[in-house]
Amino acid sequence: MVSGRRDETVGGAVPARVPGVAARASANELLAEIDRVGADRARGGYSRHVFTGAEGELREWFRGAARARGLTVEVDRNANLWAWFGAPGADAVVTGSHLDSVPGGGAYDGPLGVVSALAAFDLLRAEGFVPRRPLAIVVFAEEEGGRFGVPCLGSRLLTGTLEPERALALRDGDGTTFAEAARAAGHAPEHFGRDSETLGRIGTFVELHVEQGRGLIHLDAPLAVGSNIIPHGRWRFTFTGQGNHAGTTLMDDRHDPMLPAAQMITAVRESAAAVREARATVGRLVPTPGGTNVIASQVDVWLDARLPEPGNVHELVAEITEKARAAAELEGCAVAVREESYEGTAAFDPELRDRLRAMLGNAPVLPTGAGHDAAVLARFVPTAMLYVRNPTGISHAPEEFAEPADIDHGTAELAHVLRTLAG
Ligand code: HGY
Ligand code: MN
Ligand code: MN
Repeated sequence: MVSGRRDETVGGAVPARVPGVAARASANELLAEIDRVGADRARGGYSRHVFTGAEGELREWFRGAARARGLTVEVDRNANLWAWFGAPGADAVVTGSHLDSVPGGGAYDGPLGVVSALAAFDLLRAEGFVPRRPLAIVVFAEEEGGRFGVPCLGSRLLTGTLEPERALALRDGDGTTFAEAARAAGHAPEHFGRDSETLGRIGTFVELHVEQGRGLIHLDAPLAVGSNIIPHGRWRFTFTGQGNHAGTTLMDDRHDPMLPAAQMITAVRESAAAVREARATVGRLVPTPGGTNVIASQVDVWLDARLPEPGNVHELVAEITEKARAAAELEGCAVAVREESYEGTAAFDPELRDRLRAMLGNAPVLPTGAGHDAAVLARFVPTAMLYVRNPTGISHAPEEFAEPADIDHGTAELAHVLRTLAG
């Protein structure tokens, strides 16, 4: 066993399966089991950040649900959870998603892929399916970057696409490092990093996810196969000036970093609107110290920018950076820019995509602007995605939705895909 991996088949807080009795539930029933966990009364929706109480509760729930189904539960070196249908092994067909959320997010982004995986396993078990290839569910840790800023930490660490030293030093809003939070949640951060043994077991990865746009509404179809994920990244602009008293500092005497920060936000809209298909967002702005009667000494502005090729997202960010610098200079402030994460185009395996499409009765094929652990995995193993229609077209907000009938359909189709790939 690789140091750091924990086999949790026996013992632990969750009771082991009663021999011969396996739980069975639909994906909708499983979603209902967790619909109170991490409900955010202040923001609406759900806030389920990595290594917090709500996320820990969801991890416990997953362990319990997996054990109740007789699955073998493991935690890999990077805090990702695994549940194996039979014996763990190489060339596995792996499905799954994540359980963490953005602040005030929807109920489906992530959990839908996890509950439909469990329910698909139930369908397969009920029909007496015996896989020829190992079959597993994975729950990746910290997909959204909602707490530490950088997304897909579990899959990036596992694949070695992010240096563990960088991940461990990331800080949340309270100054807690990722390493400290991981340790407090019972993990061993000194073991975090590329895990060739775990990665080497994945033969094929299929992630089912709620659609985060309107593609399937327009096509009037319940399910799509993913084609690719467009390049996307996050940049942190740190504007610094002179903190001071709001009542005694005359307007001409100020070096207020909030001014260039505000100008940057309008520059983001202006620059992105001029580039076809570009999307650029400031969804998070953090003034230090953040008091009504205090001129800030620092403002951190997080930019999320995405642009399909042949567009160049780095060129777009360079243009925004120029405008931010000019605005900072005018106010006698400084600005430092740091790329926090970047993921180039993730093209899903064309052969696997076409196989899935054929299995699913010529399901439509859709690109997406949303990032996923599947984008990270796609560089290493044949990877595919399935999208379930979202009738609101809204995501990362409480209005995100999927019809129960579409969820059941997606689950049955996921079971069909797993049966075909692993059978
Ligand atoms: O931000 C994203 O694209 C994803 O939903 N994590
Ligand atoms: Mn998301
Ligand atoms: Mn997601």
